[in-house]
Amino acid sequence: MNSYKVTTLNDFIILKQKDFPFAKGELSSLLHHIGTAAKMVNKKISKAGLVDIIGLSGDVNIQGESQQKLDVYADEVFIGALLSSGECCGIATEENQNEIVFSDPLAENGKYVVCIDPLDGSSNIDYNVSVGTIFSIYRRITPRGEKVKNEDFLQEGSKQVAAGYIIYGSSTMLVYSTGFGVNGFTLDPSIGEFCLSHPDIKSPEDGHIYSVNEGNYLQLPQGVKSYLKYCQEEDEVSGRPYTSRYIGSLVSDFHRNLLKGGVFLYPGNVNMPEGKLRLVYECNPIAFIAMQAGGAASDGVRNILDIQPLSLHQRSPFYAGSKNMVSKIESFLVSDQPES
Ligand code: P6P
Repeated sequence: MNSYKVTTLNDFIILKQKDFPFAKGELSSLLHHIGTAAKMVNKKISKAGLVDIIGLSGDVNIQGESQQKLDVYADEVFIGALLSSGECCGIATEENQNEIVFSDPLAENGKYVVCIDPLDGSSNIDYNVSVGTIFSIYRRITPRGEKVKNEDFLQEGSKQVAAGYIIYGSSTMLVYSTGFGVNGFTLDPSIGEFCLSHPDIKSPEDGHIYSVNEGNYLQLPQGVKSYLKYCQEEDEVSGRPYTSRYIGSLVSDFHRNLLKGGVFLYPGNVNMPEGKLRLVYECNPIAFIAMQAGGAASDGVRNILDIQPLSLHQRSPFYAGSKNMVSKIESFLVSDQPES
């Protein structure tokens, strides 16, 4: 008889906690609450087309983007879950100008802060395109028991304790790392559990997929234009021309490339010199996953995780995915630089 061995997210979290002799279960509790929030958001998204939650809430977020009702809902659900964990003392979220400071005495004693994009790519929801949640966990810098401060959220990406994303797609997956590899869990709606489906994810060092919004081509740096032409040239040895795949939802584009091999590009351009993606709650967590899976993530010059953030919502050019593809892009960008 086949025994269907299920390892749920919570089984896995507890199992892995045993690898940390001094762990007291704080991070485990935080991850558990993120999993619960993900299930709640997933339930809402899966019905988005059926109830009047779809469409604009009429509000505008700090990015000046009209807020989809699901953006607001997801933001509230994750904030509520992180507060109730008692392990998180504050949150930086795409939907709020400033960090959210928890004044609850239990939370104030929390060891961790969370940076989150509660629903990335939400403009795609009305068209049934997959969207995602992206999160990043740091130890606070300020003393426990005090109110969290802005500096707690402006740490280099290399200081992340854990990071991950949820992709609400054809199936809903949670992918995360605590710095010891990357594991993926698929939600089984029949039991309401995230089950280990992609253990120890490794990013292929090379790939044949590039993901970029080619509508920006004319505004792109010359080095990126040269790289795109390189991708499109015939070369049997390196398997070119590569395939262009772009969904317009960071988590979906990145996740496909992580599993199959490929590279995601959101360069700076003439209109947006720092690109579009946010360093703190989009680039850093995705970069953490990329590197933990053996891939790479760069702003075109340096490792994304080495950048010292200066503000919560700052943007960065972003290249992430298969290691050899990221370094190839960097070589095109370097050769494009005027002789110093
Ligand atoms: P563009 C979605 O709005 C998002 O923040 C990312 O998920 C996605 O990768 C990017 O923007 C798409 O931007 O300019 O190509 O539509």
